[in-house]
Amino acid sequence: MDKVRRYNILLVGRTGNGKSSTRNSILDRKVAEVRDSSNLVVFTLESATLQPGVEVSVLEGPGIGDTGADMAGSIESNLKLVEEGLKLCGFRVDAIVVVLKYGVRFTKQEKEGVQRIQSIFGRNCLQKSGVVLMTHGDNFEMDTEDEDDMTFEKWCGEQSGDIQQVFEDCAWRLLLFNNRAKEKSEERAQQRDRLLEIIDSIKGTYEKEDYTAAEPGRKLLVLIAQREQIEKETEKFLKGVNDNLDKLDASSELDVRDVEREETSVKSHLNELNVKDNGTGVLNSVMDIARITLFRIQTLKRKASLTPRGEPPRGEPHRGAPHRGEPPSGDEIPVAKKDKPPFGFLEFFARWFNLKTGLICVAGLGVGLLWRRYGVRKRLL
Ligand SMILES: Nc1nc2c(ncn2[C@@H]2O[C@H](COP(=O)(O)OP(=O)(O)O)[C@@H](O)[C@H]2O)c(=O)[nH]1
Ligand SMILES: [Mg+2]
Repeated sequence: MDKVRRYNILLVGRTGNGKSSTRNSILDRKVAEVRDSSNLVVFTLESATLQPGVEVSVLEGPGIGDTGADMAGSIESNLKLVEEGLKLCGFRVDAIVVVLKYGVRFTKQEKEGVQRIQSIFGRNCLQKSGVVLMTHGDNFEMDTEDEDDMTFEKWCGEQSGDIQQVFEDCAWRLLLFNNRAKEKSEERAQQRDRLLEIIDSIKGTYEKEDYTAAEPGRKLLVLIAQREQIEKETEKFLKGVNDNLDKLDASSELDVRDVEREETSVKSHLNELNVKDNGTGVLNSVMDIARITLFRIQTLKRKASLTPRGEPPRGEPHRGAPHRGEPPSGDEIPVAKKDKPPFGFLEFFARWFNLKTGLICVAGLGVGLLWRRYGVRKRLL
């Protein structure tokens, strides 16, 4: 018995580029869209035996490649759908078909869409298994009606910039599809056969190990999507810390232990951010905001350590301190001693004068004693 050739084809691309229509063209029948409880389009694996010995299964679903506001659901829910979809075909894909639309400008969103596909399935997924399929082939026919020698391949070769990069990424495995071609028509069969021919040229399949190896890219996507929320939470947390620091700074009873408590909480928050960032650098700017607060804490700690605690400021009893003559209570919070006012000129002079006079007296006394013992008078005699 002849061996059955099975093709597992994964269609990816932004919503509206023609994935569902392409799936219907390949299978030569209409397949209804399936949605989950949260109304997200889910992946479906539909198969057809095109001819004896040739079975084709098409995995088609949500707009994997949709970015920003275009994306339905969160990135996490979309990634979950991808995984469930891949399970349907046992994590064995013969071709990752990037569905683009002929006749429209290759925009920044299209470029980001392709990058997203590479982030989800792995940087080399397209080089390994990618095929560019451009829908709206009927428009190409109309556009090039008057140019006899214009072919799709030639047109692709004339493209430049970002779209050329996608062609390059897919190792120039390109084809044009007209999804308006009639059901059971020769045109449909021809374009489908061309697709299978291209897939035959691909060495190897995209497997579970390729998908597992791409895990860091998917984590990065999730982290990028979460960054805004993490930033908001960090700002809220640091606002609380800075409010506490303001109070401590204004207090006449600045205690280094209170500042250290704030330091511990900021450091543990910073540590959590660092773990989440996992060396990707996505949260660098958020961590920098926390570091500014840590810097403030260091300054405040220096200030607290410069102000000795336990003595009331000179002249006036401090808040909560015992009145003159009263014994200090046991649980009294030691307070920072206020700086002594610098002593004045007169005090300085008096001190200097006392010191000098004392020295002169001691020296005079010494000289007097020596004079008496070995005095010049004696020697002269
Ligand atoms: N003229 C023309 N329209 C197409 C072609 N392929 C898809 N469309 C239309 O493009 C629109 C989006 O297609 P659809 O398959 O739903 O895109 P999806 O969101 O990627 O699944 C629909 O109105 C299709 O009829 C094509 O080859 N030619
Ligand atoms: Mg669709």
